[in-house]
Amino acid sequence: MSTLDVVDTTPDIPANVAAYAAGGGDSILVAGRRSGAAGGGVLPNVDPGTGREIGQIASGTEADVDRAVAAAGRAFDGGWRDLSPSARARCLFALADAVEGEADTLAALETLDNGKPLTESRYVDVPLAAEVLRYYAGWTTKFAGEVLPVSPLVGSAFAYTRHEPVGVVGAIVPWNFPLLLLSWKVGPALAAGNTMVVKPSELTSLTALRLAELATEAGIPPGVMNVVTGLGPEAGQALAEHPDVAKITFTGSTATGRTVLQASAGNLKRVTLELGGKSPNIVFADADLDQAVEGAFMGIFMNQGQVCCAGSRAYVDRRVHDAFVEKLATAAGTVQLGHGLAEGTDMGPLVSEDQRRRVLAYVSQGSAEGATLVCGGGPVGTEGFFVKPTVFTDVREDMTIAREEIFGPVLSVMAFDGEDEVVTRANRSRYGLAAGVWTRDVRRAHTVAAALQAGTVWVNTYNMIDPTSPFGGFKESGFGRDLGAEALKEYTSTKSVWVGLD
Ligand code: TXE
Repeated sequence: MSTLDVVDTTPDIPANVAAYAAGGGDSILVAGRRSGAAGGGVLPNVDPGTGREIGQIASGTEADVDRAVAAAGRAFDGGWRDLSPSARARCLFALADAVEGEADTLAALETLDNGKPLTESRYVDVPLAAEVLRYYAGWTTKFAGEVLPVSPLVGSAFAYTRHEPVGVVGAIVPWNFPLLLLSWKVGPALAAGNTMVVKPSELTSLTALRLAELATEAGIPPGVMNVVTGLGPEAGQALAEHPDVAKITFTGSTATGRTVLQASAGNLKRVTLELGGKSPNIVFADADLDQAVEGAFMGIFMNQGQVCCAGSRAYVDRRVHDAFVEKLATAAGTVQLGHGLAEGTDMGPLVSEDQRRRVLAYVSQGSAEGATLVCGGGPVGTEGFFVKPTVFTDVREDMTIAREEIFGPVLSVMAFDGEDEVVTRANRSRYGLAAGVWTRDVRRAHTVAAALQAGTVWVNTYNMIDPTSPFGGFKESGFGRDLGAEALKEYTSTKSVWVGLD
């Protein structure tokens, strides 16, 4: 069924979800209390599936950030830091249960805010967020220091390390996976005994706010997780600059990551940055082609391509290039675009009119620079921010669409002839977040995985994420890691303790 031009933008929005969105004007949550911004400012909250305003959020500024950081500081000193690991674990397990218990509502809120199909928010974002919280709940009682085999030159001693929380953590998160990416920060930060101030994206603040409310309901003391909604250059910047914030964990664009890093320099905050990508997805001639097409399709079109690790550069062995493109374009032609809450929607709108404008400008530039548009390439309908799934061939690496992160459903396909050649070309990017390899040859799978400059390499699969598997970038895709045991280290300082035994 080719239904690209039929966009259903009139779904039923559950009444409790619509009411929560409508009540977002007091979206600042400090020490368990909701309020509007100190300056009284509000920002419109728009449903990307219709382009219509569904409510407002508070536009927090420095004064709100000050209040939130002070509350987080009090909660840190006032008990959360010193709570026993098993008590912190119980809180985080309860929060994970609460997220699952409210999964339908959280998923609908996410879809209304971000636009993604309900099937994605209900069966990926929300359950995975709960799993991440549960995983870190388990770590609270297992994240141990070490006894060190020291050999002092004089005397004898007993030495050991402790992993201590850093203090108040500022978490700045984007709009593409608002709840899920926040769980990547909340899990390890709280498990390690820190408190938080969260600055969600101004486009998608609702699930962060709800998560913080659920945290209180789950027994996490007020002030441990605070939320300041608002604009990046105002609320976000104030958080990154704040002298009483010990660490910033940021996910977003490389350009904003640079600004956040500079803003954090004042008190030399610890910073972790998970930034943009232009991930290569390499299809060798010996791959199972149908599986590779399916993986490449999901790799670029999931969440409308608004995924930091999207496989946006497909390198395909010349011998299977045409067959690959034909199968992919056929699949793209059957995608049902529609409101994320509408029945039967495969792909939703982009998050905002600005984002659609940016993506369509890249599409025009691709054509202007000589790439061949195989399918898609335009907006759809008169309501909402829809873009057709788009595939370009005859792409050269010097073209803008092959170099820059588009963050939309736009795939650049390039042919290659040899293994060394494709690895060199795949690595010729300022980014290094992720990569895909499709082959049946075991030797090739492992040598290419080792040679690719990327924080994650998927072989014969794509977009697999698990709480145990560290996620982050090489090169300008950032530094530090979310997820896994590694993330816990990012939220703690190691202390060496020496005890003289003479
Ligand atoms: O991202 P930003 P935007 C890329 C993607 C997209 C482009 C722009 O290419 O087209 O970025 O999107 C906050 N100090 N990605 O503008 O600016 C902001 O409020 C402190 C890739 O939405 O990076 C939001 O909460 N904070 C990416 C968060 O930073 C600031 C995901 C991310 O917004 C700030 C999102 C400042 N000066 C966009 N300015 C990925 N790779 O995951 C903004 N913010």
